[in-house]
Amino acid sequence: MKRALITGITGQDGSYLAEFLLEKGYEVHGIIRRASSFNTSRIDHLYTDPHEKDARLFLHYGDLADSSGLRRILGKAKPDEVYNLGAQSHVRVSFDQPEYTGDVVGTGTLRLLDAVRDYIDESGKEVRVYQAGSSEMFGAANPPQSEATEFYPRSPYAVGKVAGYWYCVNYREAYDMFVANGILFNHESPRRGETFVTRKITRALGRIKLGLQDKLFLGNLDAKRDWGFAGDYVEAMWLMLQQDKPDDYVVATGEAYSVREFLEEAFSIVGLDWEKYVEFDPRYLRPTEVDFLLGDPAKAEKMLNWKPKTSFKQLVTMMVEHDLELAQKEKTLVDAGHDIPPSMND
Ligand code: NAP
Ligand code: G4F
Repeated sequence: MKRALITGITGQDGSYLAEFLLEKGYEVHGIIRRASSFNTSRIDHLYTDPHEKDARLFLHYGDLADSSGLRRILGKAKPDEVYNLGAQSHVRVSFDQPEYTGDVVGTGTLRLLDAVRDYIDESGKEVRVYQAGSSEMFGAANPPQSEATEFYPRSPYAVGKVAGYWYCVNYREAYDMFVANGILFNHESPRRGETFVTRKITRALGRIKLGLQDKLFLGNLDAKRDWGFAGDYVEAMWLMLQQDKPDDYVVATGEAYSVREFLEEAFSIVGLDWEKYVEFDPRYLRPTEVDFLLGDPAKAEKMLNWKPKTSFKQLVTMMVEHDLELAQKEKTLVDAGHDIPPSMND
């Protein structure tokens, strides 16, 4: 049985990847952060009591800011594959917390690589590492962006990811480690954090449709993104670690839409005119914006035999339907006299 260790297992991608690897028969270890309230809602459905004989998902407290903890976890999990998905992943928040974001996203990657390097030396095992790189690294570079495009990061988050990318290349070349950088373009799902624009829109839309909310405040509607489905993208991560040689790959759909087009598509599904509900709030603008991300996934298609399965329309529909159902549950609570949390603002 292969063993995998996932940092960021409680996040959107971590939950889909854990599901995917468990289905493939892996024993999966995940690093979670201690929090004052539960933060495992995305993986609760996968968890069984570790005392059970057939348990294959194990969680460990740790943090990418804490190298001694990472080293201890590697010793316990004894992984064949390590997926580094942990990050302060919100671009606008990285302008509020630049130092922390750089530490976790950039130096955190270095801490993990160095811990894996020593673990390989001590154990004699081959350990393969996947690094969650981002299309944000391309930033202001002209679209379409491919593996050959030069990075031009536009936020502390993106600079941290560029550092992480180069630490990975360096460890691959210096120590002959199997490290693959995935350069993933935006990918979304019903499990997407509620402060990213797609989910912010579909969450608000559900509530608007059911009369629980009347306005949605957004920033720049002209930005274009290459949006895919997270469930499709975790397969590409895994495929990168199944190759004979480590390499770096762009993972994208090859189609881009603006935030305005996402709004139009989502609101049209429920027969509403988005312009009646959406208002501009400059709070959501970034000091430096990334205007246009459009990936060229030709290398991943050719070398990994990977293709996205979910179209833009299917993705938007999946998210809208999920969030309508969620809003319906909230409405039941409101009708019974309970309060629901206010809509997310970020
Ligand atoms: P996400 O939903 O924000 O999840 C981030 C995960 O990282 C969460 O499990 C979070 O834990 C964990 N984390 C945060 N700070 C940490 C720290 N200091 N130490 C250890 N873990 C920490 O992000 P995602 O969308 O799943 O993305 C996964 C990875 O891919 C991230 O590295 C992201 O930057 C990168 N990426 C994402 C996209 C995208 O479009 N989704 C595109 C390109 C690259 P808590 O649950 O406790 O907060
Ligand atoms: O949904 P977003 O916050 O995602 P962004 O900045 O593209 O970053 C995401 O994708 C990256 C991959 O390219 C990941 F690396 C990163 O971790 C994250 O998952 O914003 C998308 C666009 C931006 O141009 C933003 O300015 O939507 C625009 N936007 C307009 N109004 C808004 C809002 N974004 C947010 N979050 N909230 C708004 O109200």
